[in-house]
Amino acid sequence: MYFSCGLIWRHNMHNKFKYTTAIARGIAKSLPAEAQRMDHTAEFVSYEKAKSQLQSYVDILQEKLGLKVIQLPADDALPDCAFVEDVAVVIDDTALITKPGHVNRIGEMKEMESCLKSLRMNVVNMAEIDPFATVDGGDVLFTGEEIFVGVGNRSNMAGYKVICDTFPSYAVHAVEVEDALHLKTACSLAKPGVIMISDETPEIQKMIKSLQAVATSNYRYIHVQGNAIGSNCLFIDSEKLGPVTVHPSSKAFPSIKSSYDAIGGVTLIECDISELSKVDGALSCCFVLLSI
Ligand code: CIR
Repeated sequence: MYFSCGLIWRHNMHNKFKYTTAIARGIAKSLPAEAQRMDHTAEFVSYEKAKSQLQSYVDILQEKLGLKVIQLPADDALPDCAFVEDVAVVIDDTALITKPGHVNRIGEMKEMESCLKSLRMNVVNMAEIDPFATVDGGDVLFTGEEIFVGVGNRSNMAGYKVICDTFPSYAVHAVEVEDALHLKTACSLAKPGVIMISDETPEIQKMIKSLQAVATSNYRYIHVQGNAIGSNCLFIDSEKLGPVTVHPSSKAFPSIKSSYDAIGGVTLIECDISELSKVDGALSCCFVLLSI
């Protein structure tokens, strides 16, 4: 069963991704041993390598794209704190502090809330609205025109409802998540109107079909072969380089170069966060993006 709420309103979607500022957070020393991970047999994670991969990613946003990057300090008591996307959903000038769906991640909200308040965003706190609501930002796919919320794993229907109420000028659709950590583990926006998708497993294919069934805008869907995480990317319409998509390395996902040639109108920048992906970190999860 699917749910949708909100208005179908014409938004100027190209203005929605003109980000000027990004919030990141350092890697906790406890990440290699204590971060949540779906595959407990996964390989050893190097703290040093994870840290240097995150720094290279920060450099892309800061040096190449010209964004201001605010780097919050890591907290070793919060092993997953680098995955900032999960604790805030920012659309236009409203920042919703979410309540992550895993109990070990709840402490991450505080630092993000103070940071967004200090930036004078319109901050809304999900836990104050409904204590039973949970949402990980990795479940929230914003296309500039509408919002898809993955529910069933980390995020629940009460969380979906809070998103509907917080962003009333957008249509918001619930999509059931199965066999994936988050909705955006298997799909994300490559540029306005284009969604990268994975077809790694039958459950993921079902999830993508559900998203396509409820979408109210027309999108072009591009398959990325291989591990689902290869469909997670980050689109920024930057002041310095224009429209850019940061995507996992073509060494791991060879089909992406030709996909971006076919999409056109966007510069592809490859970024390797393989160490973070061992603990299910996707590219989009390392930043909260703002247009301020
Ligand atoms: C977790 O399981 O919560 C973290 N180890 C990974 C979170 C990644 N978040 C994201 O891609 N949005």
